[in-house]
Amino acid sequence: MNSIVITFFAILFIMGNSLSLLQVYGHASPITYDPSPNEIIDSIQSVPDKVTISFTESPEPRASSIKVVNSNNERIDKNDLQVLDAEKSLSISLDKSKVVPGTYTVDWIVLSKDDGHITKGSYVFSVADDSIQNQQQQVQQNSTEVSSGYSKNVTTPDNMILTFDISPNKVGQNTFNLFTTHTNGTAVENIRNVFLEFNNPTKSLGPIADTMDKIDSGKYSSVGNYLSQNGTWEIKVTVQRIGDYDINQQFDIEIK
Ligand SMILES: [Cu+2]
Repeated sequence: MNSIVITFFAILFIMGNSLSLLQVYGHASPITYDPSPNEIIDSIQSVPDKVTISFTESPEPRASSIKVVNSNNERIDKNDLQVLDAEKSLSISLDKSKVVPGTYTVDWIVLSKDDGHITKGSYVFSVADDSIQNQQQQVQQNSTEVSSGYSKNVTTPDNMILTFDISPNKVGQNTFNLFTTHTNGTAVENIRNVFLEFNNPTKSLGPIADTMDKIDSGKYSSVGNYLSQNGTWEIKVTVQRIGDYDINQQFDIEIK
């Protein structure tokens, strides 16, 4: 083969690799969520009676589930899964007596009736404390808090430096930042997307997925309540590059 043919096949190979990410969205994939991922519900009174997720394919009730847990990993749902075939949706009622201000994780698993494949995922929503007392406490906390945060540098095998920061790095809302540079200090320009995936295996939470926002050349940021409980979180960062392999880097973080 001459070099043009080899280049052609190399491009096909790279394209094939970046397309494989899209296959995650096959099977019974979620379309709509209520509450929505990362939603901040402004008061306990506004929390819906149910959590409902609709899918691209019909869930098989005997092998599908939804579980809603608080930050102590206690269920706050009524374990009364309902499957609405026509809407290809699953829902579960919330025990409103157990809903207090805080961060909640929805874990779902679905066996598709259509193709027999299993898909699973998690997402978070939170309920704000709207009391005046709490707002005053928050202001005090914010002013006295020493922000330690998390920051780590990694050099990848192909000479990219990834700097990953989390602040304040505790249960609840955090800001995640990723800075990418080449080892010579210049920003990495050929980035298409940066994905985050959160898993907390000991609490069986996740994967919770997020796409970071581009702030500047090589700088990406995201805000969310993904660290919804304490324990060890595995955060997978995928940097999808144009005309280059994806970079996958995992950061293991201990949240107390
Ligand atoms: Cu499938």
